[in-house]
Amino acid sequence: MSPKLLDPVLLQTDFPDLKLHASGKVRDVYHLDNERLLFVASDRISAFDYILATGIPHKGRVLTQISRFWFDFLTGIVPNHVVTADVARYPEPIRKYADLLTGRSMLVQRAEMFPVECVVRGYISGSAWKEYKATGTVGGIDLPSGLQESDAFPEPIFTPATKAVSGHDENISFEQMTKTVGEEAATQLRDITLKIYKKAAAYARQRGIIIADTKFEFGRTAKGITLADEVLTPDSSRFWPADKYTPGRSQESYDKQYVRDYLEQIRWNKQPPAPALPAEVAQRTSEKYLEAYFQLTGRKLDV
Ligand code: Q0N
Repeated sequence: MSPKLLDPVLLQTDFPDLKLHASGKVRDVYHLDNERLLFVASDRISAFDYILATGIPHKGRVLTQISRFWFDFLTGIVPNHVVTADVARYPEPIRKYADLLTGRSMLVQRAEMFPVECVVRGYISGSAWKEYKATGTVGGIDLPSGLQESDAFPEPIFTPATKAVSGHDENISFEQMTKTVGEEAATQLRDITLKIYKKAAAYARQRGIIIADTKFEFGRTAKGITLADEVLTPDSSRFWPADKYTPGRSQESYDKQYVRDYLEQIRWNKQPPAPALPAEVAQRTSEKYLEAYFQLTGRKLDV
């Protein structure tokens, strides 16, 4: 296939003959049959909890191709839900949308999803830093005193969460997680989460990116516990540029810093409707996503 001359930003998918299975701020999942789903990443971007009116060129392809990279990187540790990302192998009725789906979609195995978000944190930031300042704990786990904002934990910690009705995640203790999924699954999910985070974070660190924290979702398939959803992307993780890492303050976001700075500058009140971005902010943000992909994988984006 020849590369596209025009790269239209995809804000909304519209597949009238496909049934939507689930949809998030950025990604949409379509029903294909009882075994398989179509996972599509749009170019939408969220900031301060809202989808902005402007898309980010290439973002959906970057997210998808970062996930594909990690799925491959982690296959020795955990099976994953990917069937294929090669649109030439997609069956009808999705094959006819090949042009739109190239690079930004995956055909995935349907799994029985565990209703928990497997969050792992290597560095103290965000809500974890707030909790620690107030109580000396993170996710109810006691931690040594004297940590500074953005410090590495002595060891990465597992802080599971559930999707609350509000759409926001609600942290739960490991004990609560065992009540939801059972002791055996909870232990396996925790151990796999820590193992894949450690392997991926060590790799990323050596390529100049700190993965401060991330969230995995797992399901059960014929292969056993299976890594699903998107994996170790800037949307599901905090990526920090290692060369700017300075503990004792919050860190710049690898990908969304221009967007956040712009929204602060225009003093958006963080209520809908979310504003549009100037072309230059969208363009520079796009370059940051592409740079993250290149820095992690050493590969140019497959466009
Ligand atoms: C599934 N989610 C939550 C869209 C994605 N392999 C699977 N089998 C069955 N269900 C799911 C998967 C996967 N992956 C997972 N929804 C359906 C993840 N959403 C979050 C919002 O964006």
